Amino acid sequence: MGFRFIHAADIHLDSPLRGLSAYESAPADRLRSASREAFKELVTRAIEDDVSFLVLAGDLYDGDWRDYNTGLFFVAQMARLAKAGIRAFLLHGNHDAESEMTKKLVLPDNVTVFPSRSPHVFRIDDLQVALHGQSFAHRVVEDNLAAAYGARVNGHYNIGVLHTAMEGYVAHPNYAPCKVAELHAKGYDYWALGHVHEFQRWDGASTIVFPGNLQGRHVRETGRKGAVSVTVDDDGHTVVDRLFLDVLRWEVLTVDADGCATVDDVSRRVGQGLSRLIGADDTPRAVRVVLQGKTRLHGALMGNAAATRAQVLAQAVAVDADRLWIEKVKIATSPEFTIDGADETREALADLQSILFEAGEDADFLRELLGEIQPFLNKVSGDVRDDAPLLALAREGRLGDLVKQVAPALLAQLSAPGAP
Ligand SMILES: [Mn+2]
Repeated sequence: MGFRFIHAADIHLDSPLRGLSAYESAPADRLRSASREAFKELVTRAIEDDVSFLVLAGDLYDGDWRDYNTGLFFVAQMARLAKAGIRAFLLHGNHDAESEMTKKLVLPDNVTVFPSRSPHVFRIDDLQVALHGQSFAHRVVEDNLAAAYGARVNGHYNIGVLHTAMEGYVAHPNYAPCKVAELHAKGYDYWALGHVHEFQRWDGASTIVFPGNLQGRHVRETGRKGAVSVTVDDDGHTVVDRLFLDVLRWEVLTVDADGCATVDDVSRRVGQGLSRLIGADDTPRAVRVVLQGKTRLHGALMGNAAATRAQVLAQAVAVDADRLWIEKVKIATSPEFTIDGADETREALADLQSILFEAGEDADFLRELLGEIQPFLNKVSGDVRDDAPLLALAREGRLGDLVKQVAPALLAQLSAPGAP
């Protein structure tokens, strides 16, 4: 008989969202509760779609609970599923491995937890479904867990539940490694994976899916996040649909300053980009804005980072103050060189360019420079330093880098039309 289930992983309940705290109007409560709100959405979706069961493939918790509230929240959500007659199958990953969790609560009867001692198969007889899985006993599991999973149960729809780095995901610790071909060879119908935070799917003998994490937590987890809905028809055919359940989305907006005549033009371009992002759907966004491109405005943007940042914030506030927050403004432009003065101006600038280039490599000069600016640096407050990347370089003693950063801006300023 046909049925439907939802597969989610890497919920990291109560994991803090990082990167917006410096922004005074950042919605702190919304950020703190994002992982819970997304999980509530997941449960609501399971109930509304009347699925038969829910599979959670590891890292439900971010780590040991600070107090019992995280566990109480989970119990309450599972109780909502129980009322709707929906079962949940829970497997623990590296973040919520058995040895990591010192606090425990008795879970409602509709929740089945995969043991960590050895692989186990749970059957749902009325649906003829068999779920194979093994939880992590410890944070670091370097064995290939899938290798020991049992043979398929004939006459059943077989699901392998596994927390794994698969092969070659350098961004994630290489836990419970295995190969795609190996999973196909197992003869299961579907592999419900967890651990890798980006959606990934392989088809073949089995349907193998990483749903990605339920809710992005920082700017390296960008784009739509959620779970997958898996529909199995009477013949055992599998259809996978992505469900987008995140309550706050991280994005990187790259804005090219190329062709902009003024800093205001750059700001307007940022505003257009932000409007496009928020126009796609109504999920609130946390955005990193990266300004790039070759531009005469490089000096003006770079030399006045605080004003550039304020301009970007003003655009975000104007586009949608309730649904847009700026995580960071990164100025990654480079100078444009068109020296259109008289011959002697061009020559003088070329000389200056080579002097500046050599200065950046000249240890004696750099030592002298540090001596001259040290008294000034000592007087600058921490707030100002944090807002000015060039001052940060000076403070860290990276004067060679400082000269290399300042030189293009200085040359750009001097060579701009109307420069003295
Ligand atoms: Mn993990």
